[in-house]
Amino acid sequence: MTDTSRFYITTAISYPNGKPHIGHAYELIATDAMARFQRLDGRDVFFLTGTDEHGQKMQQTARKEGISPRELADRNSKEFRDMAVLLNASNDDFIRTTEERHYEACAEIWRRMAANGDIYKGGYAGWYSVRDEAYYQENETEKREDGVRYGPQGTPVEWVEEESYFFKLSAYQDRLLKHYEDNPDFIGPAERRNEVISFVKSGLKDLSVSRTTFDWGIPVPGDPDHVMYVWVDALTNYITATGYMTDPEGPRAKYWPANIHIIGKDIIRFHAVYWPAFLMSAGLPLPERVFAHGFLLNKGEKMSKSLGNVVDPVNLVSHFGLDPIRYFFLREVSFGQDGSYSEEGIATRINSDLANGIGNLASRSLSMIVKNCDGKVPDCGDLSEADRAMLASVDALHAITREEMGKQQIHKALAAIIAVVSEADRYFAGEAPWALKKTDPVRMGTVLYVTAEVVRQIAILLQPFMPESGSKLLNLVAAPADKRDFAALGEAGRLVSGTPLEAPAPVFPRYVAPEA
Ligand code: ME8
Repeated sequence: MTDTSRFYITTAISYPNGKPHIGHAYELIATDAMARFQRLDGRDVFFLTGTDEHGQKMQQTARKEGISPRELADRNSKEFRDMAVLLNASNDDFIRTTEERHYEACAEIWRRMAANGDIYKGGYAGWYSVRDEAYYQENETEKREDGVRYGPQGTPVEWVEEESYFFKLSAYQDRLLKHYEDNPDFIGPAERRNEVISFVKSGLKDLSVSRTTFDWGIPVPGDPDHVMYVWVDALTNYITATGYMTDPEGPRAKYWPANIHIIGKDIIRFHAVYWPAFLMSAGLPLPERVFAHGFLLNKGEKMSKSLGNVVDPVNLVSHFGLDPIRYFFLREVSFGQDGSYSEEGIATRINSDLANGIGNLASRSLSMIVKNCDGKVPDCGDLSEADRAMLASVDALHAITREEMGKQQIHKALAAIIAVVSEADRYFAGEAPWALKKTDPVRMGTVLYVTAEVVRQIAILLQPFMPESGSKLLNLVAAPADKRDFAALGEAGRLVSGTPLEAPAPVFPRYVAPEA
């Protein structure tokens, strides 16, 4: 049963006020793995990422650097785009909120919210965090010993008083609560869902949705002294890229509403409260799900410029290699929880799961085939109980991984794949094909056939997580180009006896730490 329906998945769009860091890389890698998985599984995927270029934070950073906000955005947006290439992300588009198409979409959503009677002019007086680009209630902030007042994310807040348009968020409290109740999968994981529900239950105030004290933003239709609050602009990117509002007959309009927005836990409120309320107001369909991943911590500590432990993804990739890094983050961190990383942790994973695991299994079994079976995939003789059990385990992986990936449990999908690699190691050791060479070559061929078939399916399944290594492993078993997607999993795509194989080149070298 192949589901060929469309699947629209997004990352958050990052602030290009600096270069990308490992948290940005993590989100993109995870979202890419989900997009690739669905694509290989037959879905019609649209995968979007990009940069969020307006707002006070961008304007302030630009001023500090003595350049215009547009120059800052151009420079750093390019860094994010380059990072996507470096990480082998398969995004179908890269949106910048300074693009013309986005101005049109923002003006349109604003007009629709206003037409519904949800926008009115007033005055805002309250706390604002420029770092979070967020308004906070007094009771969400605290003044610390240093005399500075901080918001709930630990960033400083400042007092803001200005004329502003408001969005009638308070009118959506009950509708939002009903939506969460009727759609229990709307927010994941459960901790975030509970957090959002209690925030909404505690009472929603109307939201200030325009600013007048700076101008780096999208003008409010009909009142150009105001620029839209950056989050109205930012959230709308998801719909801009589909053309759903501005080009309803266009090729991408079918992708809205999104199947899933992948974001970090710090921005759940914007995505699970403000965004659905804006969409309800504008009469637009809501995304199916918002899933918040956790934060990456460097050896258990928060990354910060002052601690000097902000890791540049470019360095990490050049040190360990891309696929090992992708694998490490996806396997090590329970998706949805915070995760810690360290050089030692990365090295251990690479060596145990990749070099000693799948790498070793592939090279031992395939080099035996090349040496002992005329360099061709051997015949598969009568299957023993052990052979059948081994094939049944690998054949079951498609359903298991589909289920886990459907719940964004990326680490569990990978754990299931690696568990089958370990099972195949035990099978291979137990059947000892090297000892059968003289005594029972037909049986040796069958054991090697079964092992190579396990390698083939594991390789197909690893592609979403490690695209290049998955494809190298598929080259080793000479998988044809049209037999590399999930339709070729299980019995449908079994290895063909007699297919010539080359001596296997190593796919996962052991990591050896450079001498201090
Ligand atoms: O929030 N670990 O942009 P951003 C994991 N422009 N994820 C992290 C992280 C870390 N240490 N640090 C940040 C914004 N992130 C807005 C989004 S969407 C319409 C607008 C994640 O550059 C963060 O949670 O601050 C967010 O999902 C993404 O990186 C971009 O963060």
